[in-house]
Amino acid sequence: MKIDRLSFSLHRFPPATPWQDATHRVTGLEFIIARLETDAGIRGIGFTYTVGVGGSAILALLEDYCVNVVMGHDIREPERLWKHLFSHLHRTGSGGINTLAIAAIDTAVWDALSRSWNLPLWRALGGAQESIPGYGSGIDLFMSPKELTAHIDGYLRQGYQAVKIKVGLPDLDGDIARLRAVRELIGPNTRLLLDANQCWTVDEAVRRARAFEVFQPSWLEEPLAPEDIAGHARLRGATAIPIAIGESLYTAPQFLDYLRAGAVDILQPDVARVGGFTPWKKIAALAEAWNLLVAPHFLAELSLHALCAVPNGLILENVTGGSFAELGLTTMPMKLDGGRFHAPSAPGHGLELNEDTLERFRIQPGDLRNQDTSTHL
Ligand code: SMN
Ligand code: MG
Repeated sequence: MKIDRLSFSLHRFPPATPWQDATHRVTGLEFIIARLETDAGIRGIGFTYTVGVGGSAILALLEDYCVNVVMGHDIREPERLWKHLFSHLHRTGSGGINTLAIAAIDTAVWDALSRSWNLPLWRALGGAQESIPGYGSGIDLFMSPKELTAHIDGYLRQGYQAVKIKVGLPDLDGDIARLRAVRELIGPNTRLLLDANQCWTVDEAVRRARAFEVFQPSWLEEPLAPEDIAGHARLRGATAIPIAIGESLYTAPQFLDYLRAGAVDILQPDVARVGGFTPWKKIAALAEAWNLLVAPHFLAELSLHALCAVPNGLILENVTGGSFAELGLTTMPMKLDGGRFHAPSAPGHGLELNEDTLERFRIQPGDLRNQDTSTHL
C-alpha cells in the first residue's frame, strides 16, 4: 500500500456568479488537485484550494518539498504521514499555506484508503449519519434587498430550510433592510445565518448584533478579525445570537484557544485550511468534548463526508457558484432532498474529475504575473 506515484495540477476558476462580501471580492478560486497511486494500483484524488491567492506557492511547496518526502509512505498510516509532513514544513509556519498543501495529500490518502476498504469516505472516517441538512449560502453583499430576495427564493424552491446572507454594509440601515426583506420572505421557520467576514470592531459588532436580534438569526459568523479571541468572547457575552467562527483558523490549537476563552458557539473548520480530514476530525472531537456542533466552511463535496463522519455535525454549506460541480471541477452535482444532502455510497469520496474543464482552467506558476489578482476591497 505504498505511495509510488504522486502529481499535482493547479487550476484557476472564475466564480460561476459574481462574489463580494464585506472585505473581499473574489476574482478566482484556485484548486490544486493531487493524483496519487500506490504500488498495488489503488488511486486517490485529493483537493486543496485558495480564494484567489497563493495557489502557485502551494503547488511549489507540494512539488518541490513534499513529493519526495511522501513517496514510499503507506496509505494505511495517514496519522504518521500527516505528522511527518507537518513537522517537515514547520519551519515556515504552522497553519496557512503549509496546512493547505498538506490537505491535498491527506485528502488523496483518505480517498485511496477508503477505496481500498471499499467504503465511502464518511464511513471510513467514522460513520455517524447518512444525511445532513444543508444551507444555501451566497457571497451576495452587492445585491439590493430586491435582488437578494429573488436569490433567496431560489434556495427556498430547491427545498433549503436554512440560508446564509452577508452583512457588513457601511450603514447598519443597509444591513437591516436586507435582513428584514429576507426574514419576511422566508418566514419564521427557515433558519437565517449571517456572515460579516471580519469587518467590524468589537463595539460595532455589539451594536449590529443587538440590532439584528429581532430577526432571530441562528448564527453570526466571523464578526471580527480571527486573531481577536477576547473580542469574540466579549461580543458573545453581549448578544443572544450564537457566534460561528473557524474558516480562518488553521490548526487545532487555535480552535482550542477559542473554546477555552468561551468565545465561540459553532465551529466551522475548513477541511483544506486545517490540513485535510486527519486534523478536521480532531477539531470536531474537540468541539464534541465542549458539547458544541461543527458546520464546516465551503468545499461542500468534501465537507459532506466530514460532517456525516462525526456525531456533532450541524449543517452543510453549499455556496452558490462554489460547489465542485458548478465550478466544473467534478462531474456529478450534489442533490438536495427535502433540505438534506445524503452521504454518497460509492467507495472513497466518489468524485470524478471533469478533465475537460480542469484542462481549460489549468494554469502554470508565473501565468498570473501580469494579471490583476487583488481581492481586498
Ligand atoms: C466564503 C468565503 C470564501 C470562500 C467561500 C465562502 C464565506 C462563507 O465566508 O463562509 O461562505
Ligand atoms: Mg464565512
